[in-house]
Amino acid sequence: MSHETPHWSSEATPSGKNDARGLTFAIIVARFNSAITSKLLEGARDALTKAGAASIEVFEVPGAFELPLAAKRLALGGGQFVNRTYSAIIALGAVIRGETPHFDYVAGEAARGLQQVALDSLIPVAFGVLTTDTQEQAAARAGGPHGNKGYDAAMTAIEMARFGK
Ligand code: INI
Repeated sequence: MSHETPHWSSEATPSGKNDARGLTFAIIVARFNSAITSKLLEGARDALTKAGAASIEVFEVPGAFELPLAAKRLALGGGQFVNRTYSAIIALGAVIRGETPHFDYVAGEAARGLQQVALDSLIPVAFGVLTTDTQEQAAARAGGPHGNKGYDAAMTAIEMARFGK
């Protein structure tokens, strides 16, 4: 798999910063633009599986705007998630400007909210949300010529789960 600007040391394999053995992951994926987000999910699963993740749980939300609340519930671990702990959370979505006049609100709040969850909970939350002008640009980054942003987000989640540990 090729990546335009890889910001990790190598392809997913259980070694060094990319070693996901013993780590548990939650992936939250938005259904909005599901043709794109399903590809991001494939990429994220691929990276985590190749890196040897101990467990991968997948949760759906309606759109990118809902990702932060779902991440917070998973990070806090109450209710239905009471006995679950995650080494890192990966949030996947696709916000496409051409389709919405409120692009900036949806994309901005998803980014801001996800970062807030990570900083408040100290659980890494990887930002695998595409923010593009067109459907074509999104497709190019979801398993197309520009790689797969879901894969990239999963690699970042592995590294940050290990950071300082
Ligand atoms: N949600 C997305 O994930 N991507 C989009 O491009 C999008 N657009 O175009 O509006 C979108 N909207 C829905 C939003 O995320 C919420 O689900 C909705 O506003 C209800 O809270």
